[in-house]
Amino acid sequence: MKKLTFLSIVIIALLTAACGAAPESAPAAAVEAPAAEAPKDAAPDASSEGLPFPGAEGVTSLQLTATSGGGTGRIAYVSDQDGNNEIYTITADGNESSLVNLTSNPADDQGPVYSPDGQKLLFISNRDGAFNIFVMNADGTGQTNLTPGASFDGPAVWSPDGSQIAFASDRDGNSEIYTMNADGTNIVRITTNEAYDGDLAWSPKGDLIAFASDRDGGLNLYVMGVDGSNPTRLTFTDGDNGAPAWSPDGSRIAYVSSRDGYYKIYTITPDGSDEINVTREDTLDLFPAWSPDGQYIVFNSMRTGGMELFAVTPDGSQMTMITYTAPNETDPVWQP
Ligand SMILES: [Ca+2]
Ligand SMILES: [Ca+2]
Ligand SMILES: [Ca+2]
Repeated sequence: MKKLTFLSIVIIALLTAACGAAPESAPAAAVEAPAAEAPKDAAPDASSEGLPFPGAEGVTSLQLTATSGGGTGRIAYVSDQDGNNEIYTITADGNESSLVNLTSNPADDQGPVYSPDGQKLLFISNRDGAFNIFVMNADGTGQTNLTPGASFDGPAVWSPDGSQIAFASDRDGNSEIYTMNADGTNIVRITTNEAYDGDLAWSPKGDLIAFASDRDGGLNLYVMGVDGSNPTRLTFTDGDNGAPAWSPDGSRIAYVSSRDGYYKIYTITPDGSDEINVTREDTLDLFPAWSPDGQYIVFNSMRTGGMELFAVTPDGSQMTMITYTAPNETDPVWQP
């Protein structure tokens, strides 16, 4: 039986949310958000100040502008707001007037990852049958299937110079990690293991790939060389540990752990030391990603009932909600 992946966890969460977890009324708001007729399908104006603050104990409100985080300030993510998953972008302040749908098709489009120069996005889609890895320009043009075929390919990430892509695939019978050129040529398998290997992230220095594997039992975080050499285990806990994301300076890896029964965001150094628990509420927090300036971690969470995007400072002291809608927003990445 296949190990539960973070992708499947999110799908399960989305199904749960779709079965009626959309907020019946606005979550308890400390501020006078325009929540009088909040929302099944009419979401409050996310451009105004005063999205309902998640209200975690000891956490204060974070203010983000349209250009926060460095880079362009835009965040790409997945939403099912048109009835199936699409890749959208929005400014970091969550202003809905900035929303752009990059995919617009009946298939399931997921897993956006910006190229290091911010000009392109990798994503996965089942528009051609099985899930394959696609690339597109940051404006949604030029969508190209890099891994046509019947195997389940994805997720995928770029090398820091943009010349290569690392990805997970079940093409050899179980989930393994591969590298290939950015045009899809020269596929090289770098794990060989009966276990699940996936949830990968390429280090900013280019020398390491972080990934999750259940090769030692539970799902834990590892790093290895980009040729698969020297796999080193970083986490030793109960529950699942996965969805790694390197900080821009390469000093820390953000990831998700369910060691205490709830999926929360943590960070750790690449040598497995100095672990920090960033989000501490008993809820479902998934898919951390860093802002280009390293000042924030964006993630998706069900802490207000539906699935929304949030940003938090890496020490967990300040947090803000970026979306507040009835549909499900997941898997955010900040544009360089
Ligand atoms: Ca779609
Ligand atoms: Ca494997
Ligand atoms: Ca939502």
